[in-house]
Amino acid sequence: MGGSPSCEDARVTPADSALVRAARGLPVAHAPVWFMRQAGRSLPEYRAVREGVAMLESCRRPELVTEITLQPVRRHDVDAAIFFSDIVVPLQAVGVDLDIVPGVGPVVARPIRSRADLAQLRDLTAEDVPDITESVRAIVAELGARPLIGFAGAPFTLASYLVEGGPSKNHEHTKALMHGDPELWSDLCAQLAQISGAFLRIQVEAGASAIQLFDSWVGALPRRDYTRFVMEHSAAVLSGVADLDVPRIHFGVGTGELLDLMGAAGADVVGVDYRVSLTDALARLGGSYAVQGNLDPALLFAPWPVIEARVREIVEEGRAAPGHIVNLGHGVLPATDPDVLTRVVALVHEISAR
Ligand code: 1CP
Repeated sequence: MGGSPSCEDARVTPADSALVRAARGLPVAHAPVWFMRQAGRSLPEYRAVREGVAMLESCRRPELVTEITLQPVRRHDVDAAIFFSDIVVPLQAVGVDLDIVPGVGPVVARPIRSRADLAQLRDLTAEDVPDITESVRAIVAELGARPLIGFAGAPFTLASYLVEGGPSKNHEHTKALMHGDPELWSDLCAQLAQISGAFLRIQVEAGASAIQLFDSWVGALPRRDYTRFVMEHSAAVLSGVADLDVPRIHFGVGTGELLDLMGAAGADVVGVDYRVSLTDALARLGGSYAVQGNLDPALLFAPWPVIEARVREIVEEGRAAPGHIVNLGHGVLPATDPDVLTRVVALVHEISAR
């Protein structure tokens, strides 16, 4: 075999990338790093291209989705792109009347609280979202060896928006339905699992190299409710894409008490928010999974020496894991200075190099 640089380059594919290798627990040249919500309001170039275009509309225009997905890759040199979309895009695609209201989030016209309301949902197919396939293909062609992460919302988190009718602090209607009508709850989550699973499959079949299942709000549940009402549905989503042979990342906020269950649901990588140290998370996970995380997004507003010290700790703690993907403990806050994110990427690459 020749050792010319061009031969080396030709062998590099997303499947050999640091992100995919770390997710599989394989050795890496440096720790991979990306940021949840890396595409978005922290970037002036994002605000410029979104000017006058509604959020959900921007998610359905392939040239805009491609541009926005690539912006943080160009700027920060992150090790992965995440598909620019939203967890409610597939719900709208099957006909749910909803909108993403600026400053609020997803708002559903007719919340789902009775069996009759379930008629708003049906199975998702690739024909419902040809633009998603087109967008993913265009992004992957631009990314070269860098992986694209596809994503979907997990059944609980999607159900929370549908049952509450919008963002919720306490998830009271969701919990009332879950406990008050377990059969309807189960049917709702089974339908959402089909939709999420199909949305992930469409992205992977178009070229995404990893997936992340966002169960952002499931940390609101105690373990017994997670095992009784939620886990089987998230497991159905994750096992439904197992044949695609891409690593599966499973993330939620405030899920310190659920980490082992979220791994057992069928993840390769468990996302850890900033409330639990990686060291504690690894102990709770029993060494069975790679981990992703977990810098507090609010710490990015602190002086650089504080950020640097914390990043060094996180990279150090991650060395004990089977694999470590560096990320924030939740999404980039809109007022974050993007130059700080660029600096964090360079620091992670430097200190984790082997
Ligand atoms: O106009 C705007 O810029 C609106 C802000 C915005 C953005 C940039 C929303 C509304 N969604 C998005 C994009 C988005 N949503 C991405 C893009 C890719 C990236 O990370 O760079 C992703 C992965 C999501 C997924 C998403 N949407 C989640 C899971 C991730 C998380 O943050 O926990 C959730 C919970 C949503 C719902 C949602 N959509 C938008 C908002 C503001 C919210 C949260 C509302 C709430 O607080 O409940």
